Amino acid sequence: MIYFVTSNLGKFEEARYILGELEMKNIGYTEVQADTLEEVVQFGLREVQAKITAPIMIEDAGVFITSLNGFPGVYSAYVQRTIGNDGILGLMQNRVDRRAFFRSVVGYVEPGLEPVIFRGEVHGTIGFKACGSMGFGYDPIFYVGNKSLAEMNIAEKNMISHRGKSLALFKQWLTDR
Ligand code: ITT
Repeated sequence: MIYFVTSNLGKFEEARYILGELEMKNIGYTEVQADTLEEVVQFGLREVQAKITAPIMIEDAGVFITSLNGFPGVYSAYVQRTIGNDGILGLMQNRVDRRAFFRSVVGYVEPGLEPVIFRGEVHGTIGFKACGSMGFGYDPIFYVGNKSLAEMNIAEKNMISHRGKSLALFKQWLTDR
């Protein structure tokens, strides 16, 4: 059994869809202020590893908006909590370049093993309005083609998403070793 340390049920459901046996552990870890998601994950893994002696994964994600020079990026959780999707739509109001991408970094460790990391990205655009009621976080304003991620069910989102890709690589690694 792998423990997924996360506070985010949406993430957990997406991960369970791909990995199968997975248990959610909402015990928290320090999300350090760093320039990259990889650093956040490496730091977080060390912290949870000290608390649980078992196979553990964590995942950190962020949305990077081209015309905002990559903002909110590593600050995505804080920005979602504070200004939210309406705030992002406001910041994007007069911007012609709508390009954005999501990045997911999965970290895994088990007793006696060096941590391993897997990445995934999905490129899309920030829409002009929120649409859809599935998913979570930035999903209603992040579009791939003419559909927002919040208009996709878990199976559809996993097929194209940042997390779907990083988790597929993780799953492959688990199978191959
Ligand atoms: P953890 O406990 O796993 O850290 P979190 O919700 O804080 O859960 P992150 O720090 O990885 O997760 O996510 C940063 C922000 O980006 C947060 O507000 C998420 O809701 C949002 N986010 C992450 N993945 C997303 C996705 O697939 N679709 C939409 N928003 C996403």
